[in-house]
Amino acid sequence: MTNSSKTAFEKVIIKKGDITKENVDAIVNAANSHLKHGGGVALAIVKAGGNEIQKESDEIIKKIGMVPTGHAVITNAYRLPCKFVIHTVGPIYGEGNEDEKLHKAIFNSLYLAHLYNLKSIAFPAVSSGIFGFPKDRCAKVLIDTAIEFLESFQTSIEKVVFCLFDDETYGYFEEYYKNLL
Ligand code: AR6
Repeated sequence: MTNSSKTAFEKVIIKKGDITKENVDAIVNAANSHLKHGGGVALAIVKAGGNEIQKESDEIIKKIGMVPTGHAVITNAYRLPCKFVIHTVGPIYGEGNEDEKLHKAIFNSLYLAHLYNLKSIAFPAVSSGIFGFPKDRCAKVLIDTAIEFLESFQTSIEKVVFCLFDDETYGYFEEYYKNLL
């Protein structure tokens, strides 16, 4: 089967692992509005990829002030196996309209990858760690958004990987994805 003949569902991959090791065109970072990569997957990305990622992020903040919730920006990936890091800001659980904001963060990350003509992208479970978004709802929003995007755009993106770090989160993603069949 050629990649373009794959359905949106078939272009989505659920796996367990460390996203810094993913060999895709771009990995997504679960960032904050100041792009201060001090904890969680953000810190892991800077540790593995190099402090140049933090420096390039600081340059972006100097230019634009902050990255609002639901938006995304892109940097190089330096020593990571991927080519780019897309930094998106998910909602902090409790601030209101979290599902819509998380949908927007994922959609804008995919759109940025599309603008860069990228073929593959990997996401962590954005907002479901330090930002406290429930993991089961995170699985639904992320998978639904990816499928909606792949179905509604003629896009360069051929593969969307959800790379989950722990068994519990992986379990929610796997369960939601299987139930779509
Ligand atoms: N690979 C894949 N997933 C990972 C990895 C990894 N190497 N490390 C952690 N995770 P979090 P948030 C998972 O807290 O909730 C940071 O300080 C983790 O288990 O990284 O959006 C930022 O700078 C969880 O499932 O992101 C922000 O201030 C998921 O990644 C804030 O945390 C997201 O957890 C963002 O909080």
